[in-house]
Amino acid sequence: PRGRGGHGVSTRLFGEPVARREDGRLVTGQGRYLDDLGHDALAAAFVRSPHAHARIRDIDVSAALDADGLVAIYTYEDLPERVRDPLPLLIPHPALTHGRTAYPLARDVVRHVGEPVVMVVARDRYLAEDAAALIEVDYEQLKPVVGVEEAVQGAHLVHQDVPGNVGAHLVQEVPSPGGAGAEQEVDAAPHRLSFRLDIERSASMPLEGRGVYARWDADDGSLRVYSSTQTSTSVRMAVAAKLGLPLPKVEVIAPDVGGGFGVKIVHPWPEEVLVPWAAMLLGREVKWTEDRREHFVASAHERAQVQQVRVGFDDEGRVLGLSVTILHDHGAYTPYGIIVPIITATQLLGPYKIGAYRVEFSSIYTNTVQVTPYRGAGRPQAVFCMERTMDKIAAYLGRDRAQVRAANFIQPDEFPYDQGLLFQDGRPLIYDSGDYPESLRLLKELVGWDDFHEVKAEAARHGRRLGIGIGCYVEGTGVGPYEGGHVQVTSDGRVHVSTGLTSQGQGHETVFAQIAATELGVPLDRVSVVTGDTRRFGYAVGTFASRAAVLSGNAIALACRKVREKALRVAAEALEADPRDLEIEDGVVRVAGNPGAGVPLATVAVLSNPLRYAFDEEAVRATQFAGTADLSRPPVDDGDEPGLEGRDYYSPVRSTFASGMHAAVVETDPDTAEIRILRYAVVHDCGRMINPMIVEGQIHGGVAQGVGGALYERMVYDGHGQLLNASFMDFLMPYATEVPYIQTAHLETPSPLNPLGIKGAGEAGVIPVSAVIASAVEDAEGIPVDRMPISPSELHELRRTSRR
Ligand code: MCN
Repeated sequence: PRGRGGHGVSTRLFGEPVARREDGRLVTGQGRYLDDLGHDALAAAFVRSPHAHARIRDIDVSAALDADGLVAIYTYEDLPERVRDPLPLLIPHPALTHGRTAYPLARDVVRHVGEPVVMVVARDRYLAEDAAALIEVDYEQLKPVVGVEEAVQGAHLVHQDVPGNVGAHLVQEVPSPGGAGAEQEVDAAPHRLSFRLDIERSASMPLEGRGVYARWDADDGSLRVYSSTQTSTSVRMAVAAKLGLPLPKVEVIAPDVGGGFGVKIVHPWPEEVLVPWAAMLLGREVKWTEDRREHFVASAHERAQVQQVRVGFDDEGRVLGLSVTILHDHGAYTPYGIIVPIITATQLLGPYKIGAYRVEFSSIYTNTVQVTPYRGAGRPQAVFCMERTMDKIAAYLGRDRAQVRAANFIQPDEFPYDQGLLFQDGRPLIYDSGDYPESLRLLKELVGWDDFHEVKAEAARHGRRLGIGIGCYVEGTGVGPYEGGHVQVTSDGRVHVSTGLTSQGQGHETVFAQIAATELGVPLDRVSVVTGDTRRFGYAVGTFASRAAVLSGNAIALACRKVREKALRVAAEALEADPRDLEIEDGVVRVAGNPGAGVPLATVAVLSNPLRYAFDEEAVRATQFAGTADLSRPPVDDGDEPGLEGRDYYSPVRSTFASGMHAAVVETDPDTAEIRILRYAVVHDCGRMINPMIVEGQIHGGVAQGVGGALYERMVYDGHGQLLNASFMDFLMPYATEVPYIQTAHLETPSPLNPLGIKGAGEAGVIPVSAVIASAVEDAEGIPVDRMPISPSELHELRRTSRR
């Protein structure tokens, strides 16, 4: 049973598998996505670089000037100051000595295929594309740099002023308790291994691409921007700053957003600045909707890392020293600083305590699409590294792979556990809670780990190759700095919740309503939730890093508690009772244990704002309390506010660490080398769950994405920096047919760091999948699998080369 009660939660909606309220609307085509808006708007299209690296000699727009429906053409030279400045570098870091971001339109050099060079605005998108096709850009081609290994040789430079193409270099070292460094511990260990592990480039592929639509109101001097974004408040700040508008004159609204997975957090995207700017300049509505090819070549990618490992261990498989060197392929720009490799470096140790650790990474520029966080953000690489290491240790010692992991686990009584590492913000990385041995026990039971050798042997007797794999991870979730929530009870008894972060399919409308209904004792259908609309809530950070449940969830609960406190106070006056004796149930405040005497929250809302008295239906009901509640008094007492509403913020001291373990059974075809996943099992711990069904949905989605990353999805660049598979014809994603049934078990170790005891869940599913599949294929084949993704032809090649 899940731990209910405690943490001040009063009814049972928190923790219940309530069906997602948004789905009816979304699956019946009633969603309002970016491209459903602004039908009469002018359309923007972009001329993008066809070269990976080139100098722009000249741009000739003359042929396009007569194009049908053309409204405007803009190059870098046409942009005013601020708009033309390089886009911001969002997360600087001292190790990022050479951070570089792009200009919104290329100034003189293009550094990847797809970089925007010219913006065209026309009556509709067809005409805009036609006009764009008439623009001639004269390029002097430069030598492109593709792949980190070529890049580090430094023969050709992505940015002329970045020697060796190295944007950042960072070393973190955690010595052993005896004070020895990792290399020293490896050298002194009874056993040693060293190997290289590669993960290829992939990217998030939301069904809806990016998009922005802007309306300028010249009379009011205000701008309304709709963006398919994960961070409407930051788009607002960026647009206001770039266009020189006061913040209150810019509103940004995220309508329904068809997925993000990280790519919609880079703020602002060039298009998010240029489209509003054009709308303001032209005094017309302007819209741009990303097409799929643009998404491939002009948004962001991730994963791409080469990792070199040295590990020393004892006879039990306990890691005494671990030294990891990472080459991180950053693509052409670093809008997000070095957040991805830092996450890899600092969360690589997973659920393990090891003797000494040294990690070193270099972040390398290449003439490819920039790298920014994609669901999991550096952790799939980290887990691939650590879990492959565990498997290699087990293979070397001839020990059970689960047993080797268990020998290294941090134990439940060792929390809070400080890994001795410093995160991006320079603060120590401390795990708050978890129960890794119990997780492993549950997983082994779920997947039949201990009996698998029999299953495998039986299959082998029929000529079938089966293998089982395992992967464990931890994930720092719920990063700050803050989120807020506003809760208002109106005199119809409805509860209106708003929070500034956005939603892209995570089910926030449901879970935040569950929290409010629970905290305020009202039925779920009385609660409505608005997210991502700066008109409703202006201060927010955004939805990424699995932070909405922890941050906004707690903020909304705290705001509800303010409302509840006031409701009890006002009702107590009306009922001539002590607030401490009151409870709220089914939307009625009453004396506990006395079902008769009660005052509906709707009435309390009227009593909280007597000025509304004369206009409201609830007023009639409120009159019965006129003798006790003084309706003639000034509505606002000192320190109080009118109305039944509250706002609060939640700001965590540090991230809370979710964790989990996955296992998979795969079958590899002896002839065709096809890899099929027969079983997939997940044990997952995200602290207290608001809605276990939504958490499971998140895990399933994550695992599906992970299966894509393990077996199908990769960005294939040729030596000229051309992306060869920039369409869904060639970039394979798993369908329902490739994603196995996923067995899930939940463990709930509450986070001691926040009032609701929550940890994040939105990324976890994807994190260990490549490691797990590699582990399983290796088990089936008896050949090391050190590079992911793996296709049948690559497995075939592995078989061939390992026979030699
Ligand atoms: N949840 C819960 N109990 C918990 C933790 C989470 O019920 N203890 C619920 C939350 O309330 C929320 C969902 O699970 O409904 C995910 O919560 P959380 O972990 O807070 O993640 P966020 O809501 O911040 O979403 C971001 C996360 C990330 S980082 C990526 S990437 C991702 C993901 O969510 N992108 C998604 N899941 C996605 N799902 C969809 N459909 N589309 C995306 O683009």
